[in-house]
Amino acid sequence: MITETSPQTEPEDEAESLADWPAIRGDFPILDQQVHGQPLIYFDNAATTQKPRPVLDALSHYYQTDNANVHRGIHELSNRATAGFEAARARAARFINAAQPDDIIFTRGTTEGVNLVAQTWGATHIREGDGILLTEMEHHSNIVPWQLLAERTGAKLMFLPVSGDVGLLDLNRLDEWLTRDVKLFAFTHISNSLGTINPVADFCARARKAGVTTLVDAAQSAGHRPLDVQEIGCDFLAFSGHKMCGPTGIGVLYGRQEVLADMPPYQGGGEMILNVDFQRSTWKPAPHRFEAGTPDISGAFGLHAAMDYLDKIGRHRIAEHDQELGAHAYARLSQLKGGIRLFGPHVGRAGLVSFLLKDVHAHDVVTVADQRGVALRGGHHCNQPLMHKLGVESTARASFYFYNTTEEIDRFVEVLREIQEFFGA
Ligand code: C6P
Repeated sequence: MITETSPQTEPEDEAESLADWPAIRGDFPILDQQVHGQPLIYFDNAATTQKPRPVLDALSHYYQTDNANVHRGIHELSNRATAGFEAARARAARFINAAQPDDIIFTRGTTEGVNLVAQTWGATHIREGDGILLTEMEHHSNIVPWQLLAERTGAKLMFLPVSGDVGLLDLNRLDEWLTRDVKLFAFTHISNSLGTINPVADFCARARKAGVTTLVDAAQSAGHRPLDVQEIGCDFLAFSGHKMCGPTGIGVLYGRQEVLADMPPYQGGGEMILNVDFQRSTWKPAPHRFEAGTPDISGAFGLHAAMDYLDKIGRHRIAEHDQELGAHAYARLSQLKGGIRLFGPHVGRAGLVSFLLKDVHAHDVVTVADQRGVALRGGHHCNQPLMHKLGVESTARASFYFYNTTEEIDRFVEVLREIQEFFGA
């Protein structure tokens, strides 16, 4: 087991004293700018979040003082880089309450985490005729890797249905779907299109009872609410650093050690081997077996700073703030006259809203909003099957983070009114 050697101290529960949202917003230099002559309102946080100064400083500090390759050198800089990289792993374990740092595999992000499981766990556990249960609200990154696996093995994909625009999964029938043929249940924690928050601990408990392995896509939840993998009871959980104030290019795949132990390597190369011969090689144990080649070292330093930053604010406070913003946006948008279709649950939603203005294409909404300084996203949000189920090609989406305010939402609603007028909708 790897021990933590980081000089950084872990933030204690300072949440009460630090929930000064305007001051927190001041930590994000990028937000203080004008776009097309208007103050920037950044509502594309589900795609990627902005980075606070401590994360920018950690990246710059790493490159200015500690940069070297990890696990290889025996010189001072390499030792420092290795210590910091492994400290980030230990920090990630504590961030999601994994039993040990060795349960944490560094990846490029959620997508790579799911692909890793599909390729390695899938190769040894999925056979022809086996079922892989997903939901209709999955992101492409939690569909396509399973399609590739199904093509290779002859497994069949099944999808737990979503009930229309309100965007809830049909849980009454979940136990029926978890039959003996199903070997894996992979599902999102928070839907990036609908804002639905799924009861993942309940999903895992039901799956465990049926002897089914579970994977949680936590791309939209890891930076937004406390996560405890032992309480959730999942076998795998994947998330991306860039959606939680960290840098792009680094993410985490959590795997229960017992499950990781018998998984073959994902990619071959340096760092992941014990011994290499011309004909055969042997592997390190998890997690290093799954991390071939030079990893994203600076990313790990940045992610470490991001996790510290989020916990300094308090993830329970971030979750409350998200829900306030989500509820405020939903209520204000519901009042828009002239026709708006809103997607996702009426209550208990995450901090994002997908919508369509009557007779205005989502891309037109996003283009005009951009001219007013409001950054939205329009498209299928990598949820094409869900869009088809809802009978649309695309939606416009506003997704919030803790640095956003209700005043920004009010301005955004005003912009939508202007768009309605402009298009005569
Ligand atoms: N969703 C969005 O704008 P990566 O690209 O690997 O960091 O994350 C993929 C991913 C997986 N699952 C969910 C639920 C997601 O929302 C995403 C990324 C972005 O909604 C880009 S499409």
